[in-house]
Amino acid sequence: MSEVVSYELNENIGVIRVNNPPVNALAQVVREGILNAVTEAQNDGSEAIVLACEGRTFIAGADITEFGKPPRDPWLPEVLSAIENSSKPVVAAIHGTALGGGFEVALACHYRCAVPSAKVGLPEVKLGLLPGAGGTQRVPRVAGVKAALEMITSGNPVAASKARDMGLIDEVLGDEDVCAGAIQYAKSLIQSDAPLKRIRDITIDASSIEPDFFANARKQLARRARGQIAQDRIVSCLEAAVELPMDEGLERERELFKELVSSPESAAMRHIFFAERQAAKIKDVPKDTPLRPINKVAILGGGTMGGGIAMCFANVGIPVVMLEINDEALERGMGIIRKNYTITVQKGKLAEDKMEDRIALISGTTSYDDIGDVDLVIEAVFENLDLKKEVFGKLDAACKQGAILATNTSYQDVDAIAEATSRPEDVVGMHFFSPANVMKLLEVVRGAKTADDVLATVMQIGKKIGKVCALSGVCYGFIGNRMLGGYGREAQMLLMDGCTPAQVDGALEGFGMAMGPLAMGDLAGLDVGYKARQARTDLPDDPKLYRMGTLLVEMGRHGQKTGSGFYKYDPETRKRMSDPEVEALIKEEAAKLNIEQRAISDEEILARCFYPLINEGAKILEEGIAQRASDIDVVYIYGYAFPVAKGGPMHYADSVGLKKVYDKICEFRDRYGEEYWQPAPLLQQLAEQGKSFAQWDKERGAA
Ligand code: 3H9
Repeated sequence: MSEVVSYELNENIGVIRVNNPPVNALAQVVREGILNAVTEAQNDGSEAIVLACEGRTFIAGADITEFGKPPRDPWLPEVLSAIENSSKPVVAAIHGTALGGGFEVALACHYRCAVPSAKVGLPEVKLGLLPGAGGTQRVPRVAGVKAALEMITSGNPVAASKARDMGLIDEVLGDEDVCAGAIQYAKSLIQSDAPLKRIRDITIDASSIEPDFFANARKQLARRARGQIAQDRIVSCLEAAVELPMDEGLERERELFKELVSSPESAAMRHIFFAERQAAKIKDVPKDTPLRPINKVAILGGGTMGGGIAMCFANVGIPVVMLEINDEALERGMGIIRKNYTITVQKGKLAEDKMEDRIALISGTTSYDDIGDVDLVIEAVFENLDLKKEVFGKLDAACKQGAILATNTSYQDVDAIAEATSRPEDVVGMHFFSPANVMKLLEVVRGAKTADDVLATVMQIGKKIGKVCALSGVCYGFIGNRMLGGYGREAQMLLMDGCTPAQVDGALEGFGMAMGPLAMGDLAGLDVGYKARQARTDLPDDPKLYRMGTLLVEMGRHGQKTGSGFYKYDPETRKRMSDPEVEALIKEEAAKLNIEQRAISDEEILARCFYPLINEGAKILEEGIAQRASDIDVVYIYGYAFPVAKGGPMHYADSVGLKKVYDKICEFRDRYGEEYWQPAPLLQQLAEQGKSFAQWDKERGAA
């Protein structure tokens, strides 16, 4: 027996236990251990076999760190065959999350039982993969093809009771120890002479599938998961499950799994899986730093941002008090929250009584006296440094000792805000993204004096409210918004050089961005950027810079809210349409500035827009504003809808090759000027050494 898998006889039940913390992933030793145990159990006095796990969960899947390395025997399907062909019934005892290869192990067992809190799922698609050990062939056989399609293409887990209703598990146990419950269940199976149920023996009734079912599924999925091939391959596997005998279906699944596991998409998505978990770790803050308890939160400002943040806490049962300047503003804020929740209820994503419970957790006040007892306060008032300093002075006076004072500022100097208090060690940035109740990113901004336990607590509470956290140092715009500058600038410069708005956005959307930067400008309001530019003194005095954005605002075209901007919008459907008037204006302006317009390739559009991001990212790394290149990727995936299948801007740069990126930036510098294109010294250094950002991260070690 291997060290991580034990086998013992408990009366007439053979019990296999997996113990491979933290999540019992199916590393080679686990696969080998299970295979040996099942083999041993064939020849002893057992009448049934229970497969259970130690620790917090049943097997949570294949060991993702093994992908991309040479495979080592036994491969998982071999282990599954041994289980399925066992002469004695094998019962999976599920607690925690049986995911991916872990759930596939359970599906190869003859029976599955689970504690009520357990969940089962096939999340491979979230890693750009498909279930590669029979999941695509067994789930449609027990739960039907439609349910299988939904489960495997969404990757979302299913709770135990629903899984039983779907036929995915046989028995929901009581709240007892899962292994003890499973042993009892196995004994009852022996007593009732239960047959050796093998999912592979079930035949799918092909006539129950509409003729265009798979074609429609492909179309829908192509829209939902742009640029990802896994969804399409999953549909192919389900087609095989309907059309082919089990073994041929398994073979097809294996073939397509192999294709995906070596695809750049899956490499990028696996990178993000680990990057996301790394980002929450702060290199110089010890893991065992004691946390401050957070039992009550105050939010300052009941606008869209403040309301969204309040919802995040109420959603996890933490009471929130919202502070506004007067009753009217408070009422408006509460109204927005109710409206947002009502939409969620209407979409069927929240029960009405749950909505009322959550709203009941949010109270309002107009007095600082009412926030003296909170453990965390998040300021979300207007973006003005003087106002924020004034607010923090008041917080300092009103809040109890030990309370964490956080600002949700997007641009302001967190250190200057901290200095407005007598306790800068308690001050931190918590930069949410709009809409705060939806967007997953939380940039945690560390001030010069922020205490370690404040950072550790904020990272932990961020995870609790469902956010992916990344640490940023203090600088203008922090990681995400600071990098964005060149991206938006070049999108507009490209117009002067000969592109139409549709061409710029089309190239970036083709790459996988949810929305191109010009359409995004129209959505956010072109006047927002216009006003922000007016307040800046550091921009080069260059008539082509943001020329179209400025002209359009001055023409009253502020974007979607005025019905037109870079595009015009259908008043009913809000559908965006190219506007010949804008296209003519661009030509006219370029002529005025003596810019010779030319045909521009999609490749150039991508380079012009993304390379400034990457270049600024390199500067951010060098300055220590971000801890790791992979943290920057996390910020862009979760805060700016960068396509996960590309792994974030820094991973994307690595996949292009840093030398190529650097050379192109030098070419743009020579063509467009140093004020816009100044290669980051770190980028130059890595390019010259033939290294990647991933290597740079690795050399600096994990947290
Ligand atoms: C698959 O199964 C393919 C098969 O179909 C076919 C094969 C032929 N491997 O998330 P946490 C680490 S594909 C290696 O913070 P939680 C994780 O990096 C796989 N490591 O905990 C972290 O490490 P660290 C399909 C893994 O309680 C630590 O465990 N399965 C794996 O918030 C704790 O993780 C999945 O995609 C793994 N599979 O959530 C499931 N999983 O401490 C992926 C986790 O050093 N896993 N780690 O940062 C999850 O969704 C969550 O980890 C889980 C626990 C819900 C299980």
